Amino acid sequence: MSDNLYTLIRSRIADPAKTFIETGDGRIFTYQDTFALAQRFANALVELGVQPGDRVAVQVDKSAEALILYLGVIAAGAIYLPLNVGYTLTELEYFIGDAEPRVVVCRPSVEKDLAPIAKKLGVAHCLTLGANGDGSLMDKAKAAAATFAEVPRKADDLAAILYTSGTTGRSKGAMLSHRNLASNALTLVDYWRFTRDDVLLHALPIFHTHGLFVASNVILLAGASMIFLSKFDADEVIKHLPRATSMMGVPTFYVRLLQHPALTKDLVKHIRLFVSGSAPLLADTHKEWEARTGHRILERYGMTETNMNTSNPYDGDRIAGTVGFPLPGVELRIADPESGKLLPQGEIGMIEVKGPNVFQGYWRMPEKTAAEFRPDGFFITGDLGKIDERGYVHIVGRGKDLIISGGYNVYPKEVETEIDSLPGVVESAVIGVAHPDFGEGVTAVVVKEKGATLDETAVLRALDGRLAKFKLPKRVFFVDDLPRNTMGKVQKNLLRDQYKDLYTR
Ligand code: MLC
Ligand code: AMP
Repeated sequence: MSDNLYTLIRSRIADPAKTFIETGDGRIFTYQDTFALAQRFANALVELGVQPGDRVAVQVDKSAEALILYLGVIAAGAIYLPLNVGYTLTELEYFIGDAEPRVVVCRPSVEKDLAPIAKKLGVAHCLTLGANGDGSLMDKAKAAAATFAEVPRKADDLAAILYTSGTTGRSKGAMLSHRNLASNALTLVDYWRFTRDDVLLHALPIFHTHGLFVASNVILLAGASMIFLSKFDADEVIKHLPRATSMMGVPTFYVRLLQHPALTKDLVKHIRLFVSGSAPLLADTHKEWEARTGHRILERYGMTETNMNTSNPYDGDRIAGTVGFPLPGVELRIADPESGKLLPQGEIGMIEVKGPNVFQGYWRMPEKTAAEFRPDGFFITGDLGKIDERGYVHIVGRGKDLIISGGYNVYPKEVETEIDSLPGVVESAVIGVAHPDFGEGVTAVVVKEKGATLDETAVLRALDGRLAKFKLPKRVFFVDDLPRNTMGKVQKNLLRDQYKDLYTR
């Protein structure tokens, strides 16, 4: 018996003529179309020499074809490696060098610059996939057969590697197995009551856990449909909401939709479920949403390494400011961050999780992997939380020095390293400051050399092209010294306090 996720997905589709994807501009992909194209992609990849276990790195615009390529890669037994379209060539060079993919798939506009880099790094083929389903990979797929016998995989074989930034500034590839993805998506189908009658409004990017695994795998395993928008745009979402039964989003989606005058109870009367995650949803947003639409947003908590860990209940109280209960099959505990000793119920400590959802480790980083697991197999999430007397998990902070901006993670170290390398800079500290749209806004505090003429615009201009846009500071400030404690460590809490009203006043 093969544990290939693709095989599982196929086995659950009773009606191949049913719509899987309807794009924003009305193109329909039935399940039959989807499987035929996925299999064409699989054949094309095999012709390119892709073997089971090979990585296929993909940095392309969101499209139905791009999502179907993911299915083709796993059908071929290869490992899907999606990359944020915001990543610059410098960032891509690191990922490609680290993952050593056999094939890189990029946007046609990027090929000219990326192909030589990929070649230098030993990648066998660099092909393209355009936003409209064009490109050289698509040409190959069209010429390939639509039938393909999917490659058998064991449950622990890898289906995907997703890079997540690290505290040291060096991104780590989280290795996710077929079991990791299948078990979590099946759990969510049941927990959130997805059936083939559902229509999910999908406006998330598909290179991260939320849009790729939570949203898309759940719909695939339920045999349901999606309205697939190329990106989040409040007007477009408003236009399509009346035909949807559910939507998943990061908090910024809900914040922006609340600013739209057309958001009313009537507009969303066919919706049965709104889900939020990837960053904290403010209790105020939760309440305002209920007042405007009559729906209580269901907040859940997950991460790249673990898929989804907890969820507010489908029936029962969805409590604002909490992330609900551990999902079935997921063990969750609160431990002392230093000693790892379990803490009594109600105390704040490190959230640790264990279960079939938890990843296989970081790609080629056995020491990093070992350091983030307890000896009994619990993964140390880096999130600080507590469990209340009713069993609801609350996230109260982060042990890790992480900023989450509009649902994207930014590790300060990576931005600080870039700023520190600029001529005229002595040092810098990058912090997250409350932001009305993005939740947290990346903010840099810089000490410059005496006489240096550097200003905010010059810093931002220098970083542009080196870091993805979402990582760029929204503001840069200059100070004489950074506050330090007696150990010499920068006191970011003091800086966060000093700038706390920056974006909200
Ligand atoms: C875009 N920009 C951002 C940004 N997104 N800046 C900071 N944070 C972000 N998230 C930049 C743009 O490059 C642009 O820069 C400027 O900000 C304004 O852009 P915009 O047009 O307002 O942005 P938009 O394209 O609308 O994107 C905002 C967004 C998007 C919130 C819709 O970022 C998004 O879809 N986020 C979802 C992220 C996500 O899926 N996370 C899940 C991770 S998985 P300029 O200079 O050009 O003006 C995970 C696990 C789990 O966390 O639990 O789910
Ligand atoms: P990522 O590494 O991109 O997968 O981001 C995972 C991180 O997002 C988690 O470790 C949390 O810090 C954060 N996160 C995800 N969901 C929530 C949530 N509902 N509330 C607060 N933080 C969340």
